Amino acid sequence: MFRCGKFQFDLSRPLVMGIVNVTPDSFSDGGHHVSTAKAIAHALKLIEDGADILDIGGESTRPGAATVSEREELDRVLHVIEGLRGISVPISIDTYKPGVMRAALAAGASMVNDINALQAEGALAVVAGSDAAVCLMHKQGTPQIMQQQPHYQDAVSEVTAFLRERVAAAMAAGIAHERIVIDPGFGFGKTLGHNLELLRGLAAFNDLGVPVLAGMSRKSMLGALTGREVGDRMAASVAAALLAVQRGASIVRVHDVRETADALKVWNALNEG
Ligand code: 7PJ
Repeated sequence: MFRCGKFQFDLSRPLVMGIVNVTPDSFSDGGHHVSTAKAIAHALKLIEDGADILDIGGESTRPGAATVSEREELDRVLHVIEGLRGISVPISIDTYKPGVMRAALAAGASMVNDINALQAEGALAVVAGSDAAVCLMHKQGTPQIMQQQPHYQDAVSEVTAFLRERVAAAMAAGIAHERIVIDPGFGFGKTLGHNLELLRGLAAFNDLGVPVLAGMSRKSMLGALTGREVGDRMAASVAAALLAVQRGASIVRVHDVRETADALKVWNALNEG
């Protein structure tokens, strides 16, 4: 069972988390109104396409991306969350800033997706003081420098140990295990070899007793494997999502919701037989 505010999922089939990036539109100078409207329209399209959860983010955490201020991040995401009030699926807020978490939950989000695994001062308390779910993700380093020299003795055991500690910290803060998911953080301070080790060994993360989320959609590991640019990685992304589910992932975080949902329908049919 996975609880997410007023929503709950029995996890008898894998869930699709659709990515909604709310970053300024470089082709217009229409300011926040334009990107808000576009993000809301995109979110509604993803629900139609079969998204079970929407993940809304106002700061890019791709390798090398610049940080944005809390004020700017809130300006980007809050109107979108408010504009989606009443939708049929839970909203996850993709942030590591406790102030953004608090405001997003107050505006209607029911999950926090934190690439920093609630390590920021006050972050555990914000989630513990709500009924929201949380995704605890592993990364090595920060998005600005994390791809410079990632290093592990054994990626699966080191990432597992980190996530085990963060699950314990979350539970000690009062977050029930039904509200926690974990994520090895593909591409966050990992070489292609590390990412493949983590995917190969993904089933090990289920030993922690909470659902596993995997996010490989359009990432550079898929570019490295296919030689394709970021806009041309859909087939590789769908394959990666399906392979993650086969290795025990309960949630896949993707851009191409419709295509991933179709692939998972084939997976579900096999499991129901
Ligand atoms: C992830 C994420 C991921 C979780 C991003 C991108 C980079 N959150 N946020 N897991 N990736 N939980 O989508 O390319 O893998 S941003």
